[in-house]
Amino acid sequence: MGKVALITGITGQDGAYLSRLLLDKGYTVHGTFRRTASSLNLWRMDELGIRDQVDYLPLEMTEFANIMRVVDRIQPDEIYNLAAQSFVHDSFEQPLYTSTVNGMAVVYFLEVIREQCPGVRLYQASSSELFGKAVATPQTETTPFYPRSPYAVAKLFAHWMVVNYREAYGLHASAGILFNHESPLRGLGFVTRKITAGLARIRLGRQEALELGNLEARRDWGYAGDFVEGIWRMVQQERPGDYVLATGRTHSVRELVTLAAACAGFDLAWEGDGVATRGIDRASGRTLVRINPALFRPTEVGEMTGDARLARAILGWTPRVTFEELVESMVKADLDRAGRGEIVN
Ligand code: NAP
Ligand code: G4F
Repeated sequence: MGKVALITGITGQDGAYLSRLLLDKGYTVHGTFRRTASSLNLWRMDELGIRDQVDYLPLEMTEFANIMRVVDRIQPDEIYNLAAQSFVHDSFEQPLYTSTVNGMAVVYFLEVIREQCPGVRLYQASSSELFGKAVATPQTETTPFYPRSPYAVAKLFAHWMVVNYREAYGLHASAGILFNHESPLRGLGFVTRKITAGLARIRLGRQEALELGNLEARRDWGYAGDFVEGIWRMVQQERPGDYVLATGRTHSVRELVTLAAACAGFDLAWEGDGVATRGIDRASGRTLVRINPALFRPTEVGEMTGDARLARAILGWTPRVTFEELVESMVKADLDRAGRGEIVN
């Protein structure tokens, strides 16, 4: 019989790609969502054509007993904890909520596993944000952490809890220190998709311009479909552990916009400095990109470049999709959506 997986955060980007991967491998997939709206938004599952193949359960991460009952009911072989308040910028405004969902809730899961089902395998979604004001580049599993946002501090708490429960109680709990991974299913609040959806709307005359924050921020951006394969491989190891997943290539937000603009048929020229910077369409002279200082963060992370050699050696994992292919696929998907009048989020 196939394995049973419980995925928290099924409505998110990674929840969708991981569901598809596990279904392809013959798993029974149960996915949890939170009741924030009157109806469940499954647009990502629809895009992947798997909406009806997953069992959906309501779960609020801040409710310990809710987690206990869901785990008891499903009796999973593997739990993938993807649910989180995942917007770094918002975490500065919502530090308490972020700490509860991204930090404490992970201890709820660990306690439930310890007490109810110590044989269950757990994957915890850690993040390259743990490296924050990085003390070395590229970052590996042994690079010291220096979190720079309430999001990252909460994720760091959860990360060390996973390590501690593994060492103290022998739980099969692994943490993936994942660098940014994107896709056409990325939420509109993240900079990649904000850019690709915005440019698609501008191209089709549905938006005037794009407002961005720090253009010089640099990230190691990969493809989410590749990264969920690495997540699954971590959980299949005989011994649990922590792994960096990254492409090893870093680009600035400015480079991302220039490339995405070209994919959308714009030849972008940059003018001005700092908050006066503007991205101009060379053909029409129109301003397509301007800076909104409100989008800067109180503290930024340093240059994020991951070294995933351990994942390659132990898990046999390597990312396949390049940055250029990723951006092109996202722009194309958003142009198609904008053409149909349906930018989904
Ligand atoms: P995402 O698209 O933002 O999905 C987050 C999921 O968490 C959504 O399903 C969301 O539900 C759910 N959630 C949020 N608060 C919740 C709560 N209080 N109770 C229950 N569910 C809640 O994020 P993602 O990109 O798939 O990322 C998955 C995980 O990996 C997250 O933990 C993220 O922090 C981490 N991570 C992501 C990246 C990346 O680059 N994508 C890199 C490193 C780590 P709604 O749909 O209702 O909002
Ligand atoms: O796309 P972002 O919001 O992603 P960020 O902060 O790197 O976080 C994402 O990746 C993490 C992995 O390292 C995850 F843990 C986390 O859950 C999330 O998935 O911002 C990327 C960069 C930042 O430096 C930001 O300052 O883009 C810069 N940026 C510039 N203008 C902007 C904007 N970010 C957003 N969201 N919106 C802007 O207008």
